[in-house]
Amino acid sequence: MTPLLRMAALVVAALTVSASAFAQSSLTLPSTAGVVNPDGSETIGILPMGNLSLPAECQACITVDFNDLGPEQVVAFDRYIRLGLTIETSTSGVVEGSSNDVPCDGTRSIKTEPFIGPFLLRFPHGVTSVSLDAGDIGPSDSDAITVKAFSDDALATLVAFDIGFLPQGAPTGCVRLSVQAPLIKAVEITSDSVYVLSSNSASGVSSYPNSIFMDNVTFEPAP
Ligand SMILES: [Ca+2]
Ligand SMILES: [Ca+2]
Repeated sequence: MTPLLRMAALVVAALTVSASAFAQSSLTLPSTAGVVNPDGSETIGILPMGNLSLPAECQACITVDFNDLGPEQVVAFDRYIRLGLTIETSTSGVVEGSSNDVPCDGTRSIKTEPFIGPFLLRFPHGVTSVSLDAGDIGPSDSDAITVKAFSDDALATLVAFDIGFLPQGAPTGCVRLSVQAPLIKAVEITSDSVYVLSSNSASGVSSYPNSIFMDNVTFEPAP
């Protein structure tokens, strides 16, 4: 099968299963829920929020909660530069505010558009720790989220990493991930995201790389 044909087959399979899964889920979801697609694509819905604790007390820490953003407002890479943070995606897309106040704590978070990430945070003055919340609207694909910290702008020297996992079908929610090192200049957030339609068929697995939301980026400036 050519790559194009295989892609077409995947799309058809995804649409077929999405339709049947939605028919089932619409019977059981609370009436406040919106359309929930069982895949990795962005979904609009009003769903229960996670209850993540606040970041650990840190006198010198700076937190960016993105609550200053409007729905789908595009975030200039240097919007938070005066706080010592820049935000970009390594694709040709943009970073923008979430459509609704969905993951991670019921307030505005950020996503990429198109929804294929990943996120790249840079700290021009250097930091010693970074924590963040990352997750997705559910139930949808699984998200194996990796946070990698680098001591250089070229992303050549990995100095710390953290991993979190949201299984397929998990409710709307986020995991809090953190990295620490003597000097961090850049942090990349990626996610291997897949939706298994049929475990006994190669064409039954759809991939939605980096389909995650992010919120509450907290960092401690280097001394
Ligand atoms: Ca927020
Ligand atoms: Ca996802």
